[in-house]
Amino acid sequence: MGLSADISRAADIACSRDRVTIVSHIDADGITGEAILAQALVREGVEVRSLFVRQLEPLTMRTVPRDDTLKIFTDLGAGQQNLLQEHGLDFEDVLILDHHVSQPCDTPYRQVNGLTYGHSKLSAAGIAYLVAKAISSANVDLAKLAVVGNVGDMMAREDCRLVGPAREMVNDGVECGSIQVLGKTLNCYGISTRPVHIALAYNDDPFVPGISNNPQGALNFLQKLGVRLKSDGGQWMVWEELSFEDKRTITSALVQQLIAHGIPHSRLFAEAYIFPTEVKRTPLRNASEFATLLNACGRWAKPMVGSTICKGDRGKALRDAEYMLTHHRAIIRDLLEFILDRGVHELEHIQHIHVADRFPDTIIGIGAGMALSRLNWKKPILIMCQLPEDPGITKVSMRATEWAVARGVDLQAALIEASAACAGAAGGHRIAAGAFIPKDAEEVFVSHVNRIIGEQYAQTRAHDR
Ligand SMILES: [Mn+2]
Repeated sequence: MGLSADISRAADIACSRDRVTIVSHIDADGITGEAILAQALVREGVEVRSLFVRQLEPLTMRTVPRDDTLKIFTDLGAGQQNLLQEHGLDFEDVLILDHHVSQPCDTPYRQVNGLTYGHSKLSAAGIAYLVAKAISSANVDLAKLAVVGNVGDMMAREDCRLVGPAREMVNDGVECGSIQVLGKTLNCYGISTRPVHIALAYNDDPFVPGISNNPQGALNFLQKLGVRLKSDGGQWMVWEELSFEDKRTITSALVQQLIAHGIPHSRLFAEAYIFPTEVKRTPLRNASEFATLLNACGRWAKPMVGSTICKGDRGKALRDAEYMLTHHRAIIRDLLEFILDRGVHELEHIQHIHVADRFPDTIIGIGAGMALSRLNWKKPILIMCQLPEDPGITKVSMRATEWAVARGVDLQAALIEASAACAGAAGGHRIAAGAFIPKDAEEVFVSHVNRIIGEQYAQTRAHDR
């Protein structure tokens, strides 16, 4: 069997059922993978329900229904097949479309994975697209989403373009008019939304001395070249809007700059994938900005908003996503203020606070870390919040200072030990770690962590003596 045989088998399996549950990952690849598959199946009259998880672990498995639907796992599942088995999912009720390394399992779940055939630059959205295309050739209109998923998972980074089966999806999109390829254009993020000098300054692959990380330097550089930077209305133009000649003037000047500094310039150029049917100057206009928008939805724990956009919504969902994209810093600042206003509960060895569902769980660790320097920084901070997709689960994040770590604090070890005592799961590092625990175990968990951190300090003191 080759990849195409696996793909057509997966298409048959997916269409053989009346009802399907898609379980997907909350990043751009997972969101586009879900959107591709859900649309392809709905077009066949299959009833589809989708759910998103940040990762598959014992607690999030609880949200996976044990019903008679076919469960299709996209962008996850390959490495967690034992969990699917422990969850009681039967062989015939599971299909995995993934690109992560597979872990062995007693139940030989059916899976499509590019890695099996040496395709390491083919993301889950790419697999989902191949399955969709095997279901019906009419699904080539979904090629654009596959390209967003692949680009979002960095499949184009190494070669500065998509390669292999993922590149064929670009061709599909070009053929049906949904994708336009800019070959050998500036390898830079923001070609559809950022003023050119800002896009240049934010780019550091390759690092251009005097321009990367230096918006004013980038602007001076462009002004010296005499290229047109503003539109008739006085608005900064974006890279996509510059004339062919001006683009060439800029790239050759950048090449000269790199040569002068002895820096290789091969990575200055890349393929960019433009979506001509999307509105100009929006993040939907090219693959990498579209992917970033979807990742913002995931980071705010609102993957369904991203999915809705992938399925064509250009109204409220898009406005919500754009807000999430541009207000990432503002929400962290709000959280920081909330922690400082509300105050933390201090125990002997740690301090803790619960923010319930006020903030997305993906940012609470960052906010706690920032707050720590303005609180009693000697005590590690523990922050808890409710998971939007399952209020029965509490997400825990902890942050410590180098000072505490130097005195024996190991947050990862503490959270692993405390979680084990209350059926949770934890991971991380000495200075920053996180856990998922059942909501009703919060109080016990916090007191365990306090005791364990106390023991870690005591052990180090005993050691020093
Ligand atoms: Mn992926």
